[in-house]
Amino acid sequence: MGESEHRGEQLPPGQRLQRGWPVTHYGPVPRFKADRWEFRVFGATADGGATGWNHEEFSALPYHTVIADFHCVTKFSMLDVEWGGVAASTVAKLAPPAPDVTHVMVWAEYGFSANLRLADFLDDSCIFATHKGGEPLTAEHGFPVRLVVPRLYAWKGPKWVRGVEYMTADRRGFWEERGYHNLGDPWREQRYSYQEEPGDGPEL
Ligand SMILES: Nc1nc2c(c(=O)[nH]1)N[C@H]1C(S)=C(S)[C@@H](COP(=O)(O)O)O[C@H]1N2
Ligand SMILES: [Mo]
Repeated sequence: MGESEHRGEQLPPGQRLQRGWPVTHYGPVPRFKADRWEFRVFGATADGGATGWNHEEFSALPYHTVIADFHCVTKFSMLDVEWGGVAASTVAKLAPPAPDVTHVMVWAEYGFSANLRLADFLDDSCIFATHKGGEPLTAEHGFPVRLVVPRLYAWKGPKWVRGVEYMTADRRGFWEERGYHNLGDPWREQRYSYQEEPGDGPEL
Protein backbone atom coordinates (compact mmCIF):
# COMPACT_ATOMS: atom_id res chain seq x y z
CA MET A 1 0.00 0.00 0.00
CA GLY A 2 2.90 2.45 -0.57
CA GLU A 3 3.02 5.47 -2.84
CA SER A 4 4.58 3.23 -5.49
CA GLU A 5 1.27 1.42 -5.94
CA HIS A 6 0.05 4.57 -7.71
CA ARG A 7 3.16 5.43 -9.79
CA GLY A 8 2.09 6.64 -13.18
CA GLU A 9 -1.36 7.67 -12.03
CA GLN A 10 -0.51 11.29 -11.50
CA LEU A 11 -3.34 12.51 -9.37
CA PRO A 12 -5.94 10.94 -7.10
CA PRO A 13 -9.55 11.25 -8.34
CA GLY A 14 -11.01 14.74 -8.25
CA GLN A 15 -7.66 16.50 -7.56
CA ARG A 16 -6.07 19.18 -9.72
CA LEU A 17 -2.63 20.76 -9.98
CA GLN A 18 -2.34 24.40 -9.15
CA ARG A 19 0.53 26.82 -9.24
CA GLY A 20 2.07 27.91 -5.95
CA TRP A 21 1.46 26.67 -2.45
CA PRO A 22 -1.69 28.02 -0.83
CA VAL A 23 -2.00 28.39 2.93
CA THR A 24 -4.92 26.44 4.38
CA HIS A 25 -5.76 26.20 8.06
CA TYR A 26 -8.28 27.04 10.71
CA GLY A 27 -7.45 29.81 13.19
CA PRO A 28 -4.46 32.10 13.64
CA VAL A 29 -0.77 31.41 12.92
CA PRO A 30 0.95 30.81 16.27
CA ARG A 31 4.05 32.72 17.26
CA PHE A 32 7.06 30.48 17.84
CA LYS A 33 8.69 30.93 21.24
CA ALA A 34 11.87 28.87 21.34
CA ASP A 35 12.18 28.90 25.13
CA ARG A 36 8.66 27.55 25.68
CA TRP A 37 8.52 25.10 22.79
CA GLU A 38 8.57 21.39 23.50
CA PHE A 39 7.77 18.34 21.40
CA ARG A 40 6.19 15.74 23.70
CA VAL A 41 5.59 12.05 23.15
CA PHE A 42 3.08 10.74 25.68
CA GLY A 43 0.09 8.45 26.19
CA ALA A 44 0.60 4.67 25.93
CA THR A 45 4.39 4.68 25.70
CA ALA A 46 6.47 1.50 26.06
CA ASP A 47 7.93 2.55 29.43
CA GLY A 48 4.85 4.39 30.70
CA GLY A 49 6.67 7.73 30.80
CA ALA A 50 6.69 10.74 28.50
CA THR A 51 9.54 12.10 26.38
CA GLY A 52 10.09 15.79 25.73
CA TRP A 53 12.51 17.47 23.33
CA ASN A 54 13.16 21.18 23.36
CA HIS A 55 13.75 22.92 20.04
CA GLU A 56 17.50 22.47 20.14
CA GLU A 57 17.15 18.76 20.92
CA PHE A 58 14.48 18.23 18.28
CA SER A 59 16.63 20.01 15.68
CA ALA A 60 19.50 17.64 16.47
CA LEU A 61 17.48 14.48 15.69
CA PRO A 62 18.53 12.60 12.51
CA TYR A 63 17.61 14.62 9.40
CA HIS A 64 15.88 12.80 6.62
CA THR A 65 14.23 13.77 3.32
CA VAL A 66 11.14 12.46 1.56
CA ILE A 67 9.91 13.28 -1.94
CA ALA A 68 6.17 12.96 -2.15
CA ASP A 69 2.94 14.41 -3.45
CA PHE A 70 0.61 16.58 -1.35
CA HIS A 71 -3.17 16.45 -1.68
CA CYS A 72 -5.52 18.85 0.07
CA VAL A 73 -9.14 17.76 0.35
CA THR A 74 -10.19 21.09 -1.22
CA LYS A 75 -8.79 19.46 -4.44
CA PHE A 76 -5.47 21.28 -4.60
CA SER A 77 -2.47 18.96 -5.20
CA MET A 78 1.30 19.43 -5.55
CA LEU A 79 3.60 16.77 -7.00
CA ASP A 80 7.16 15.80 -6.04
CA VAL A 81 7.66 18.00 -3.03
CA GLU A 82 10.91 17.55 -1.12
CA TRP A 83 10.35 17.55 2.63
CA GLY A 84 13.19 17.53 5.16
CA GLY A 85 12.90 16.78 8.85
CA VAL A 86 12.55 13.91 11.27
CA ALA A 87 10.99 10.65 10.10
CA ALA A 88 7.94 9.69 12.17
CA SER A 89 9.55 6.26 12.51
CA THR A 90 12.57 7.90 14.16
CA VAL A 91 10.30 9.48 16.77
CA ALA A 92 8.71 6.07 17.35
CA LYS A 93 12.12 4.45 17.67
CA LEU A 94 13.42 7.00 20.19
CA ALA A 95 10.16 7.14 22.16
CA PRO A 96 8.46 3.81 21.43
CA PRO A 97 4.77 2.99 21.79
CA ALA A 98 3.49 0.23 24.06
CA PRO A 99 2.74 -3.04 22.23
CA ASP A 100 -1.04 -2.49 22.28
CA VAL A 101 -0.94 0.92 20.58
CA THR A 102 -3.07 1.00 17.43
CA HIS A 103 -3.41 4.75 16.70
CA VAL A 104 -1.72 8.05 17.34
CA MET A 105 -3.06 11.57 17.85
CA VAL A 106 -0.73 14.25 16.57
CA TRP A 107 -1.24 17.47 18.54
CA ALA A 108 -0.50 21.01 17.42
CA GLU A 109 -0.72 24.53 18.84
CA TYR A 110 -4.19 25.69 19.93
CA GLY A 111 -5.39 22.10 20.39
CA PHE A 112 -5.51 21.19 16.70
CA SER A 113 -5.14 17.43 16.26
CA ALA A 114 -5.26 14.66 13.68
CA ASN A 115 -5.63 10.93 14.32
CA LEU A 116 -3.74 8.30 12.35
CA ARG A 117 -3.49 4.55 12.36
CA LEU A 118 -0.13 3.52 13.82
CA ALA A 119 0.75 1.83 10.50
CA ASP A 120 0.20 5.08 8.58
CA PHE A 121 2.29 6.96 11.14
CA LEU A 122 5.13 4.44 10.82
CA ASP A 123 5.06 4.47 7.00
CA ASP A 124 8.40 5.44 5.43
CA SER A 125 6.93 8.55 3.85
CA CYS A 126 5.55 10.05 7.09
CA ILE A 127 7.77 12.93 8.23
CA PHE A 128 7.84 15.72 10.82
CA ALA A 129 8.93 18.31 8.29
CA THR A 130 11.02 21.30 9.24
CA HIS A 131 12.03 22.13 5.64
CA LYS A 132 10.52 22.15 2.18
CA GLY A 133 12.76 22.21 -0.89
CA GLY A 134 15.76 22.68 1.43
CA GLU A 135 14.37 25.86 3.02
CA PRO A 136 12.97 26.11 6.55
CA LEU A 137 9.18 26.21 6.64
CA THR A 138 7.60 29.63 6.87
CA ALA A 139 5.39 30.45 9.85
CA GLU A 140 2.16 30.06 7.89
CA HIS A 141 3.20 26.64 6.56
CA GLY A 142 3.96 25.30 10.03
CA PHE A 143 7.32 26.51 11.33
CA PRO A 144 9.08 25.03 13.25
CA VAL A 145 7.59 21.63 12.47
CA ARG A 146 4.59 20.12 10.75
CA LEU A 147 3.63 16.56 10.01
CA VAL A 148 3.38 15.40 6.39
CA VAL A 149 1.52 12.15 5.66
CA PRO A 150 1.78 11.83 1.87
CA ARG A 151 -0.50 8.80 1.65
CA LEU A 152 -3.41 10.72 3.18
CA TYR A 153 -5.15 14.05 2.60
CA ALA A 154 -3.10 16.94 3.92
CA TRP A 155 -5.39 17.73 6.88
CA LYS A 156 -3.87 14.60 8.48
CA GLY A 157 -0.65 16.64 8.74
CA PRO A 158 -0.94 19.25 11.49
CA LYS A 159 1.17 22.38 11.17
CA TRP A 160 2.89 23.70 14.35
CA VAL A 161 3.11 20.22 15.88
CA ARG A 162 3.78 19.98 19.61
CA GLY A 163 3.33 16.32 20.36
CA VAL A 164 2.31 12.78 19.69
CA GLU A 165 -0.10 10.80 21.84
CA TYR A 166 -0.01 7.02 21.56
CA MET A 167 -3.48 5.49 21.81
CA THR A 168 -4.79 1.96 22.34
CA ALA A 169 -8.05 2.79 20.51
CA ASP A 170 -9.01 5.21 17.76
CA ARG A 171 -10.32 8.69 18.57
CA ARG A 172 -11.23 11.46 16.12
CA GLY A 173 -9.05 14.50 15.65
CA PHE A 174 -10.12 18.08 14.89
CA TRP A 175 -11.35 17.73 11.27
CA GLU A 176 -12.39 14.10 11.74
CA GLU A 177 -14.93 15.33 14.32
CA ARG A 178 -16.11 18.06 11.95
CA GLY A 179 -17.28 16.18 8.90
CA TYR A 180 -14.08 14.85 7.37
CA HIS A 181 -13.37 11.17 6.83
CA ASN A 182 -11.67 9.31 9.67
CA LEU A 183 -9.14 7.67 7.34
CA GLY A 184 -8.69 10.20 4.51
CA ASP A 185 -7.12 8.12 1.71
CA PRO A 186 -7.13 10.33 -1.42
CA TRP A 187 -6.85 7.33 -3.75
CA ARG A 188 -10.15 6.06 -2.35
CA GLU A 189 -11.51 9.61 -2.28
CA GLN A 190 -12.32 9.33 1.42
CA ARG A 191 -13.19 13.01 1.85
CA TYR A 192 -16.19 13.19 4.20
CA SER A 193 -17.38 11.30 7.24
CA TYR A 194 -20.72 10.45 5.59
CA GLN A 195 -18.71 8.22 3.21
CA GLU A 196 -17.36 6.12 6.08
CA GLU A 197 -18.12 2.43 6.12
CA PRO A 198 -18.49 0.34 9.26
CA GLY A 199 -15.05 -0.07 10.81
CA ASP A 200 -13.57 3.07 9.21
CA GLY A 201 -13.80 5.03 12.44
CA PRO A 202 -15.32 5.52 15.88
CA GLU A 203 -19.02 6.51 16.14
CA LEU A 204 -19.70 10.16 15.49
N1 LIG B 1 -2.53 23.24 12.96
C1 LIG B 1 -3.19 23.04 11.82
N2 LIG B 1 -2.63 22.27 10.87
C2 LIG B 1 -3.26 22.05 9.71
C3 LIG B 1 -4.54 22.58 9.45
C4 LIG B 1 -5.14 23.39 10.47
O1 LIG B 1 -6.28 23.88 10.35
N3 LIG B 1 -4.42 23.60 11.64
N4 LIG B 1 -5.16 22.36 8.25
C5 LIG B 1 -4.70 21.22 7.46
C6 LIG B 1 -5.14 21.27 6.08
S1 LIG B 1 -6.80 21.11 5.80
C7 LIG B 1 -4.27 21.32 5.02
S2 LIG B 1 -4.79 21.17 3.43
C8 LIG B 1 -2.85 21.57 5.24
C9 LIG B 1 -2.42 22.76 4.43
O2 LIG B 1 -1.06 23.03 4.59
P1 LIG B 1 -0.45 24.34 3.93
O3 LIG B 1 -1.21 25.51 4.49
O4 LIG B 1 0.97 24.35 4.30
O5 LIG B 1 -0.68 24.21 2.46
O6 LIG B 1 -2.54 21.80 6.60
C10 LIG B 1 -3.20 20.98 7.50
N5 LIG B 1 -2.66 21.26 8.80
MO1 LIG C 1 -7.03 20.78 3.52
